Amino acid sequence: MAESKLDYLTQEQVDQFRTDGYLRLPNFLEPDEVEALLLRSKQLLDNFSIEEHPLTKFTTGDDNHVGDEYFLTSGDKIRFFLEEDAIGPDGKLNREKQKAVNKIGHGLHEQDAVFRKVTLENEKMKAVVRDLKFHHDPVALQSMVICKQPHIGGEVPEHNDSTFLYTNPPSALGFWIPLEKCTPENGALSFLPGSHLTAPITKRFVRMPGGGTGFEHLVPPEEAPPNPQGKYILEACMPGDLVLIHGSVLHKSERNTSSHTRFAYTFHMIESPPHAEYDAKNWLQPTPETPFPHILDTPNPTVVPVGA
Ligand SMILES: O=C(O)CCC(=O)C(=O)O
Repeated sequence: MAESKLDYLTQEQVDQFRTDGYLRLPNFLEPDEVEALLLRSKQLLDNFSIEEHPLTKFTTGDDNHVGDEYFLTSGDKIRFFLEEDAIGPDGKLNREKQKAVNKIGHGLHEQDAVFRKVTLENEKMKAVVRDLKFHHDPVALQSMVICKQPHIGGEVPEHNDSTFLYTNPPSALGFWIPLEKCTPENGALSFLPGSHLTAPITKRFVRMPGGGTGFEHLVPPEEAPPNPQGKYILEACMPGDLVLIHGSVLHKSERNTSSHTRFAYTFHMIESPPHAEYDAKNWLQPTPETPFPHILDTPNPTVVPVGA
Protein backbone atom coordinates (compact mmCIF):
# COMPACT_ATOMS: atom_id res chain seq x y z
CA MET A 1 0.00 0.00 0.00
CA ALA A 2 1.30 3.46 -0.88
CA GLU A 3 2.49 5.37 2.15
CA SER A 4 0.63 8.62 2.68
CA LYS A 5 1.91 11.89 4.10
CA LEU A 6 2.38 11.90 7.86
CA ASP A 7 1.85 14.95 10.06
CA TYR A 8 3.60 14.02 13.33
CA LEU A 9 4.78 10.40 13.40
CA THR A 10 7.50 8.91 11.23
CA GLN A 11 6.72 5.82 9.13
CA GLU A 12 9.17 3.90 11.40
CA GLN A 13 7.08 4.85 14.43
CA VAL A 14 3.84 3.77 12.74
CA ASP A 15 5.46 0.46 11.79
CA GLN A 16 6.82 -0.03 15.31
CA PHE A 17 3.36 0.52 16.79
CA ARG A 18 1.94 -2.06 14.42
CA THR A 19 4.66 -4.60 15.26
CA ASP A 20 4.89 -4.11 19.03
CA GLY A 21 1.35 -2.97 19.87
CA TYR A 22 2.64 0.07 21.72
CA LEU A 23 4.86 3.05 21.03
CA ARG A 24 6.59 5.58 23.26
CA LEU A 25 6.87 9.08 21.84
CA PRO A 26 9.44 11.00 23.92
CA ASN A 27 8.71 14.63 24.86
CA PHE A 28 5.23 14.71 23.35
CA LEU A 29 3.99 17.37 25.77
CA GLU A 30 5.88 20.54 26.61
CA PRO A 31 7.17 20.86 30.21
CA ASP A 32 4.63 23.62 30.96
CA GLU A 33 1.77 21.38 29.74
CA VAL A 34 2.94 18.58 32.03
CA GLU A 35 3.30 21.01 34.91
CA ALA A 36 -0.27 22.25 34.38
CA LEU A 37 -1.66 18.70 34.41
CA LEU A 38 0.27 17.75 37.54
CA LEU A 39 -0.72 20.93 39.35
CA ARG A 40 -4.38 20.47 38.44
CA SER A 41 -4.28 16.82 39.58
CA LYS A 42 -2.95 17.93 42.95
CA GLN A 43 -5.57 20.68 43.22
CA LEU A 44 -8.30 18.12 42.57
CA LEU A 45 -6.89 15.93 45.34
CA ASP A 46 -6.73 18.90 47.71
CA ASN A 47 -10.28 19.99 46.97
CA PHE A 48 -12.41 16.84 47.00
CA SER A 49 -14.49 16.12 50.05
CA ILE A 50 -13.58 12.90 51.81
CA GLU A 51 -16.51 13.41 54.20
CA GLU A 52 -18.98 12.96 51.33
CA HIS A 53 -17.02 10.12 49.70
CA PRO A 54 -18.42 6.54 49.68
CA LEU A 55 -14.84 5.17 50.21
CA THR A 56 -14.95 3.27 46.90
CA LYS A 57 -11.70 1.40 46.40
CA PHE A 58 -10.30 0.75 42.94
CA THR A 59 -9.57 -2.96 42.59
CA THR A 60 -8.42 -4.67 39.41
CA GLY A 61 -8.35 -8.41 40.09
CA ASP A 62 -10.55 -10.79 38.07
CA ASP A 63 -12.79 -11.56 41.05
CA ASN A 64 -13.22 -8.29 42.88
CA HIS A 65 -13.46 -5.52 40.32
CA VAL A 66 -15.06 -2.30 41.46
CA GLY A 67 -18.72 -1.92 40.42
CA ASP A 68 -20.71 0.34 42.73
CA GLU A 69 -22.85 3.34 41.68
CA TYR A 70 -20.05 5.81 42.41
CA PHE A 71 -17.91 3.97 39.84
CA LEU A 72 -20.67 3.15 37.33
CA THR A 73 -21.85 6.77 37.04
CA SER A 74 -18.36 8.30 36.92
CA GLY A 75 -18.05 8.45 33.10
CA ASP A 76 -18.92 12.13 32.89
CA LYS A 77 -17.67 13.18 36.32
CA ILE A 78 -14.48 13.75 38.28
CA ARG A 79 -14.42 11.12 40.99
CA PHE A 80 -11.80 9.69 43.29
CA PHE A 81 -11.08 5.98 43.72
CA LEU A 82 -9.04 4.88 46.68
CA GLU A 83 -6.09 2.53 47.09
CA GLU A 84 -7.10 -0.74 48.76
CA ASP A 85 -4.36 -0.30 51.34
CA ALA A 86 -5.47 3.22 52.24
CA ILE A 87 -8.47 1.94 54.20
CA GLY A 88 -7.83 0.30 57.55
CA PRO A 89 -9.69 -2.62 59.17
CA ASP A 90 -11.99 -0.05 60.83
CA GLY A 91 -13.17 1.07 57.37
CA LYS A 92 -11.57 4.50 57.74
CA LEU A 93 -8.78 6.16 55.78
CA ASN A 94 -5.42 5.40 57.33
CA ARG A 95 -3.61 8.38 55.74
CA GLU A 96 -4.31 11.86 54.38
CA LYS A 97 -6.74 11.87 51.43
CA GLN A 98 -4.13 13.21 48.98
CA LYS A 99 -2.04 10.08 49.59
CA ALA A 100 -5.00 7.67 49.52
CA VAL A 101 -6.32 8.07 45.97
CA ASN A 102 -5.47 5.40 43.41
CA LYS A 103 -7.04 7.25 40.51
CA ILE A 104 -9.22 10.17 39.48
CA GLY A 105 -11.75 9.52 36.69
CA HIS A 106 -13.43 9.14 34.32
CA GLY A 107 -14.58 12.42 32.75
CA LEU A 108 -11.55 14.67 33.17
CA HIS A 109 -11.29 15.23 29.41
CA GLU A 110 -14.83 16.67 29.37
CA GLN A 111 -15.16 18.31 32.74
CA ASP A 112 -11.82 20.00 33.35
CA ALA A 113 -10.36 22.69 31.07
CA VAL A 114 -6.72 21.70 31.70
CA PHE A 115 -7.29 18.06 30.75
CA ARG A 116 -9.66 18.96 27.90
CA LYS A 117 -6.94 21.11 26.32
CA VAL A 118 -4.42 18.25 25.96
CA THR A 119 -7.06 15.67 25.04
CA LEU A 120 -9.73 17.20 22.80
CA GLU A 121 -8.16 20.52 21.82
CA ASN A 122 -4.69 19.33 20.93
CA GLU A 123 -3.66 19.56 17.27
CA LYS A 124 -0.59 17.36 17.88
CA MET A 125 -2.83 14.65 19.36
CA LYS A 126 -5.10 14.85 16.32
CA ALA A 127 -2.08 14.53 14.02
CA VAL A 128 -1.00 11.34 15.82
CA VAL A 129 -4.52 9.94 15.45
CA ARG A 130 -4.56 10.75 11.74
CA ASP A 131 -1.10 9.27 11.19
CA LEU A 132 -1.87 6.01 12.98
CA LYS A 133 -4.96 5.32 10.83
CA PHE A 134 -6.24 3.13 13.64
CA HIS A 135 -9.79 4.56 13.68
CA HIS A 136 -12.07 6.15 11.09
CA ASP A 137 -13.88 8.42 13.53
CA PRO A 138 -12.51 8.02 17.06
CA VAL A 139 -14.31 9.24 20.16
CA ALA A 140 -12.81 9.80 23.59
CA LEU A 141 -14.35 7.34 26.02
CA GLN A 142 -12.79 7.96 29.40
CA SER A 143 -9.85 9.62 31.11
CA MET A 144 -8.01 9.09 34.38
CA VAL A 145 -5.14 10.32 36.48
CA ILE A 146 -3.44 7.29 37.97
CA CYS A 147 -1.60 8.32 41.12
CA LYS A 148 0.42 5.18 42.09
CA GLN A 149 0.89 6.41 45.63
CA PRO A 150 4.21 5.86 47.44
CA HIS A 151 4.52 2.37 49.02
CA ILE A 152 0.83 1.44 48.56
CA GLY A 153 0.27 2.24 44.84
CA GLY A 154 -1.24 -1.09 43.78
CA GLU A 155 -0.01 -3.29 40.95
CA VAL A 156 -2.08 -3.39 37.76
CA PRO A 157 -2.08 -7.04 36.70
CA GLU A 158 -1.53 -8.22 33.12
CA HIS A 159 -4.47 -7.16 30.96
CA ASN A 160 -5.49 -5.67 27.64
CA ASP A 161 -7.67 -2.59 27.46
CA SER A 162 -10.27 -3.84 24.94
CA THR A 163 -11.48 -6.33 27.58
CA PHE A 164 -12.52 -3.38 29.76
CA LEU A 165 -13.44 -0.92 26.99
CA TYR A 166 -15.16 -3.29 24.62
CA THR A 167 -16.53 -2.55 21.17
CA ASN A 168 -17.50 -4.96 18.43
CA PRO A 169 -15.04 -5.30 16.79
CA PRO A 170 -12.50 -4.35 19.50
CA SER A 171 -11.11 -0.87 18.87
CA ALA A 172 -9.70 0.58 22.11
CA LEU A 173 -6.55 2.67 21.87
CA GLY A 174 -4.84 4.00 25.00
CA PHE A 175 -2.93 7.28 25.36
CA TRP A 176 -0.79 7.23 28.48
CA ILE A 177 1.23 10.28 29.55
CA PRO A 178 3.53 10.14 32.58
CA LEU A 179 3.43 13.36 34.59
CA GLU A 180 6.40 12.19 36.67
CA LYS A 181 9.44 10.05 35.94
CA CYS A 182 8.50 6.35 35.76
CA THR A 183 11.06 3.85 37.00
CA PRO A 184 11.14 0.14 37.87
CA GLU A 185 10.76 1.15 41.53
CA ASN A 186 7.68 3.36 41.19
CA GLY A 187 5.66 1.11 38.89
CA ALA A 188 6.58 1.97 35.30
CA LEU A 189 4.46 0.20 32.66
CA SER A 190 5.73 -2.93 30.96
CA PHE A 191 4.50 -4.57 27.76
CA LEU A 192 4.51 -7.92 26.00
CA PRO A 193 5.49 -6.74 22.50
CA GLY A 194 3.49 -8.28 19.67
CA SER A 195 0.87 -9.81 21.97
CA HIS A 196 -1.85 -7.73 20.23
CA LEU A 197 -1.27 -9.96 17.19
CA THR A 198 -1.71 -13.26 19.01
CA ALA A 199 -4.00 -12.62 22.00
CA PRO A 200 -7.63 -12.18 20.87
CA ILE A 201 -10.17 -10.52 23.18
CA THR A 202 -11.92 -13.50 24.79
CA LYS A 203 -13.96 -11.80 27.51
CA ARG A 204 -15.43 -8.40 28.26
CA PHE A 205 -16.07 -6.40 31.39
CA VAL A 206 -19.83 -5.74 31.73
CA ARG A 207 -22.59 -4.46 34.00
CA MET A 208 -24.10 -7.58 35.51
CA PRO A 209 -27.90 -7.99 35.16
CA GLY A 210 -28.24 -8.19 38.94
CA GLY A 211 -26.05 -5.14 39.60
CA GLY A 212 -22.31 -4.57 39.87
CA THR A 213 -19.76 -5.62 37.28
CA GLY A 214 -18.21 -8.85 36.07
CA PHE A 215 -16.87 -10.58 32.98
CA GLU A 216 -18.81 -12.04 30.07
CA HIS A 217 -16.98 -14.70 28.09
CA LEU A 218 -16.91 -14.18 24.33
CA VAL A 219 -15.66 -17.73 23.80
CA PRO A 220 -16.20 -20.59 26.27
CA PRO A 221 -13.40 -20.32 28.88
CA GLU A 222 -12.17 -23.84 28.09
CA GLU A 223 -11.71 -22.82 24.44
CA ALA A 224 -9.98 -19.51 25.15
CA PRO A 225 -6.31 -19.68 24.24
CA PRO A 226 -3.95 -19.05 27.18
CA ASN A 227 -2.28 -15.65 27.17
CA PRO A 228 0.95 -15.73 25.17
CA GLN A 229 4.12 -15.97 27.23
CA GLY A 230 7.23 -13.93 26.56
CA LYS A 231 9.58 -11.33 27.83
CA TYR A 232 7.92 -8.18 29.15
CA ILE A 233 9.70 -4.94 28.28
CA LEU A 234 9.72 -2.27 30.97
CA GLU A 235 9.25 1.22 29.51
CA ALA A 236 10.95 3.73 31.77
CA CYS A 237 9.42 7.09 30.85
CA MET A 238 10.01 10.77 31.38
CA PRO A 239 7.29 13.32 32.14
CA GLY A 240 5.54 14.40 28.94
CA ASP A 241 6.26 11.25 26.94
CA LEU A 242 3.21 9.74 25.24
CA VAL A 243 2.76 5.98 25.13
CA LEU A 244 0.24 4.68 22.60
CA ILE A 245 -1.29 1.37 23.68
CA HIS A 246 -3.14 -0.96 21.28
CA GLY A 247 -6.30 -2.28 22.93
CA SER A 248 -5.17 -5.91 22.59
CA VAL A 249 -1.56 -5.62 23.74
CA LEU A 250 -0.85 -7.20 27.13
CA HIS A 251 0.62 -4.81 29.67
CA LYS A 252 0.89 -4.33 33.41
CA SER A 253 2.52 -2.24 36.12
CA GLU A 254 4.00 -3.29 39.45
CA ARG A 255 3.31 -1.92 42.89
CA ASN A 256 5.00 1.38 43.68
CA THR A 257 7.58 0.41 46.28
CA SER A 258 9.30 3.80 46.22
CA SER A 259 8.65 6.83 48.38
CA HIS A 260 7.58 8.92 45.35
CA THR A 261 4.26 9.21 43.56
CA ARG A 262 3.99 8.16 39.91
CA PHE A 263 1.23 10.34 38.47
CA ALA A 264 0.16 9.58 34.90
CA TYR A 265 -2.69 10.95 32.78
CA THR A 266 -4.35 8.45 30.49
CA PHE A 267 -7.35 8.40 28.21
CA HIS A 268 -8.82 6.00 25.69
CA MET A 269 -10.39 6.30 22.29
CA ILE A 270 -12.69 3.86 20.53
CA GLU A 271 -14.09 3.67 17.02
CA SER A 272 -17.62 5.00 16.51
CA PRO A 273 -20.61 3.56 14.57
CA PRO A 274 -21.03 2.28 11.93
CA HIS A 275 -17.44 1.01 12.18
CA ALA A 276 -17.83 -0.43 15.69
CA GLU A 277 -20.71 -1.06 18.06
CA TYR A 278 -20.71 0.12 21.69
CA ASP A 279 -23.55 -1.47 23.60
CA ALA A 280 -25.48 -1.08 26.84
CA LYS A 281 -23.60 -3.90 28.59
CA ASN A 282 -20.46 -1.77 28.93
CA TRP A 283 -19.85 -0.42 32.42
CA LEU A 284 -19.31 3.11 31.12
CA GLN A 285 -22.36 4.59 29.42
CA PRO A 286 -22.68 7.93 27.61
CA THR A 287 -25.53 10.16 28.72
CA PRO A 288 -27.73 12.35 26.47
CA GLU A 289 -25.94 15.43 27.90
CA THR A 290 -22.45 13.98 27.44
CA PRO A 291 -22.13 11.80 24.32
CA PHE A 292 -18.59 10.59 23.65
CA PRO A 293 -16.75 13.52 21.99
CA HIS A 294 -15.32 13.05 18.49
CA ILE A 295 -11.59 13.65 18.13
CA LEU A 296 -11.13 14.45 14.45
CA ASP A 297 -12.70 17.36 12.60
CA THR A 298 -12.82 15.13 9.49
CA PRO A 299 -12.84 11.33 9.84
CA ASN A 300 -9.90 9.34 8.47
CA PRO A 301 -10.85 8.21 4.95
CA THR A 302 -8.91 4.95 5.37
CA VAL A 303 -7.75 2.86 8.30
CA VAL A 304 -5.18 0.08 8.34
CA PRO A 305 -6.39 -2.68 10.68
CA VAL A 306 -3.85 -4.23 13.02
CA GLY A 307 -4.27 -6.85 15.71
CA ALA A 308 -5.72 -10.26 16.54
O1 LIG B 1 -0.78 3.43 34.93
C1 LIG B 1 -0.75 2.23 35.21
O2 LIG B 1 -0.01 1.80 36.09
C2 LIG B 1 -1.58 1.23 34.46
C3 LIG B 1 -2.30 1.82 33.31
C4 LIG B 1 -2.95 0.79 32.46
O3 LIG B 1 -2.62 -0.34 32.45
C5 LIG B 1 -4.04 1.19 31.59
O4 LIG B 1 -4.44 2.37 31.61
O5 LIG B 1 -4.53 0.33 30.84
